[in-house]
Amino acid sequence: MSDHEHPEGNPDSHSHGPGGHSHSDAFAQKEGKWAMEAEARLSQFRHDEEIQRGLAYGLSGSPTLVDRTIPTFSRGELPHFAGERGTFLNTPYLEDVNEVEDAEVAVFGAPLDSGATYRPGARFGPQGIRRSTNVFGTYSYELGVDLREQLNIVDIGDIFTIPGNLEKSFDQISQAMAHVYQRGVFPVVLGGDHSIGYPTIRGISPHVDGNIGIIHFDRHVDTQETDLDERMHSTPWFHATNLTNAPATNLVQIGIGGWQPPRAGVKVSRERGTTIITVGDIERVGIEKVAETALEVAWKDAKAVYLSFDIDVIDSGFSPGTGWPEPGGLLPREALNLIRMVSAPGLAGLEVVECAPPYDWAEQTALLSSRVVMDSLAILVREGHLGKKPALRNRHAWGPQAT
Ligand SMILES: [Mn+2]
Repeated sequence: MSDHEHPEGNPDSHSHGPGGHSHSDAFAQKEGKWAMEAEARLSQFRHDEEIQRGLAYGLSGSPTLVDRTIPTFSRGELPHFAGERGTFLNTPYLEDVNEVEDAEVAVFGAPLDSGATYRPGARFGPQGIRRSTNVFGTYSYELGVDLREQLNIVDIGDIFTIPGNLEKSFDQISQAMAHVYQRGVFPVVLGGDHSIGYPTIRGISPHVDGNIGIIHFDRHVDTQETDLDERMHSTPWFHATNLTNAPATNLVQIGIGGWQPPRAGVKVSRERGTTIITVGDIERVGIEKVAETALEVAWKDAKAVYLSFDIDVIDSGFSPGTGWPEPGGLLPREALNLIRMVSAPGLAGLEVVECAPPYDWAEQTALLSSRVVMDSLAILVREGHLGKKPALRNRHAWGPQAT
């Protein structure tokens, strides 16, 4: 496919945000061809810097190696099983969060599972999600994006949560969120159970000049006021939609269903007028229509939209590592396609929650959690919402040996 067919340089724009774009029917057939051409337009300077750094710090490889880019000690992306890839997707670790405004995207963990009403374990979500990214590179073929080359992104570690005290943990999370967001940095939060959905929104809401919409993927409505007498992981949207600029009418809840949504929450969703889309609805109308509706609802008279993705929305056969597994959810392909479609310009931030590695097998749940983040970021780069801030050459090195 030649460029002139797609003036924005990509085969399709899923976005329906402010100044939204239209769909291209040719997308499905021609993505493979488009992506092959798109790769040629990507830069390589981050990759090349990493090679140079590897040789400088890790010593030249032994004389018998033909490939002279390989150092003696692993100091970069390769091999994926070696080294100290402790950050999300091997992004640079930023120790001093006072410097976060130098970055465009900050990934951080909210390791909290005191809000879990069935099985805990999501406190290990951030480290499990980060570890799962060891298997990934930074380039996506079909999205035509290389995050290492195109995005100024850092991992700022985890929030200091207080086990056993939800409210103090919420305060920490809101403060962390506000710190990042008010500096114009796009927050990516790795949960943590879903109770963090309230303090994350609370952290950004004072800094949004207008209403915030929420796109919520979940098998559960999470709209009751309290659960087990506290603001547990089944309650975030009751409290978030009590914030003056996060009206429930801008809350769209996708993938709801099964035998777990408590009736107390359903009553609140009904009374407050949230929009609930079931897995059956998605099957009947198709993901494109669902994405369109989600964007319409979330963006109606809103200045920003926040994305909250509970990994249990994906069928428990694919995401066993979670606190409340509920069979019958989305297929991974449906979920990732939906994520790509709702990741529109104007997105204020995103979180992926409820990944509980102690119940995960073969890192399936963590891998899907990572993909939600990576696919969303890639679309935001492709749509021009992110990737505007130039990558800092040699300031924050990708890999563990930050200069
Ligand atoms: Mn859930």
